[in-house]
Amino acid sequence: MVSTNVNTQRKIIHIDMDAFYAAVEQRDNPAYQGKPLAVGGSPDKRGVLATASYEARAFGLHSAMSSFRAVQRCPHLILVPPRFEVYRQVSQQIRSIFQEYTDLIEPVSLDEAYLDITENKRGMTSGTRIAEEVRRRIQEETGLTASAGVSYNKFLAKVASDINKPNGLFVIPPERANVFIDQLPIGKFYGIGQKTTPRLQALGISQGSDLKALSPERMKELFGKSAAFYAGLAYGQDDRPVEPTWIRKSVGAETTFEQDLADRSKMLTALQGLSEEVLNWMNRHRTFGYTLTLKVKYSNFQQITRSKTQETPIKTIINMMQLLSMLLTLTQADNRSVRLLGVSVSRLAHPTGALAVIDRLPAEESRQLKLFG
Ligand code: DCP
Ligand code: MG
Repeated sequence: MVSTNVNTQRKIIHIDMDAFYAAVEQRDNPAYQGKPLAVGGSPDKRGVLATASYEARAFGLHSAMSSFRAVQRCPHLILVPPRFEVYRQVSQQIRSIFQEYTDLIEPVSLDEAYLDITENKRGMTSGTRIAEEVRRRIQEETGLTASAGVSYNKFLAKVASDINKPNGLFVIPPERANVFIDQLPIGKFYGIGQKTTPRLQALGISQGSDLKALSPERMKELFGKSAAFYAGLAYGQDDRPVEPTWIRKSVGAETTFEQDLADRSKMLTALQGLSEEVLNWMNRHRTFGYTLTLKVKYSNFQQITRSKTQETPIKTIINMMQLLSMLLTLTQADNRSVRLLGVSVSRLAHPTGALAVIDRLPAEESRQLKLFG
């Protein structure tokens, strides 16, 4: 692979609020400060944690853990339900701070964004200075702390923002990128998650230098279509632009039942409720889609999806229910009980020409690695 031609000219900041939902709850209720706290659903309703305060993380608590397990591990846990309205409001506040520096802002979730400050509204040349200013202003104006990473691309800026978390800053200048990436654990690379990490480690690929050592053929075998992207990352190259807004590609709703459902008619009733939510969203955003996907998680947590694309747009509840009834038949839901059902519509069109820009993004799309597909 070639290590030249890496564009190191851009200045990118990645900002990520610390223990976001939990920090907001602690800010707004002094009695919660300094205590293990989590935001999430109730343990007796199969809830999960959205996040945990750093005090709670000391007990091993983390996002997506079941509330039941969390309370077992940390009996004094303060568990509060989310207040999305407040989180959205804070998200707006930090967004307005970003906007004073640049319009090239890519929100990744309510508490996280990339800023391209190569050219910025303040005419400042130091990315580090801007990141420090933004962090200070977030703290002054919201009473919350954020961590920031500064580098010349998104990959490195994001990795950097995690290094001195919470309330920290880390900078990776171009001249230090190589050594940094060589030692970077493979699980920190973009798109390589909990499942892929141990598989790569088992193949002897545990950090950046191991990735660099792979031949182009081997890269292709392991990463398929993403081979060039990962080869680039190994050399500190990531040309993904900071994209100012998201365009939603699908809209969905899902629900986990308090008790598993074994009855088809009950499943259909639940699917109707979910379909109505999805339709409402599409109506509000004056859009529609062509592909309907049913997601089923069985009681043993095995999950499958079944999709149907039609030539005419999906716009009515009757249409959705016809498709869902057919898709449900393609699952084993008639014989097995079901813990979660989900409905989503994709291939969205925008009849008004107005793009459906949203204020919340689903989890980062995971890249399909050929080896593990
Ligand atoms: N969130 C969620 N479910 C998840 C992960 C996160 O609902 N599985 C929510 C709650 C978090 C917020 O999104 O507060 C931001 O997610 P982060 O991954 O940035 O986590 P935190 O901000 O809570 O912690 P930190 O960034 O300090 O690690
Ligand atoms: Mg965060």
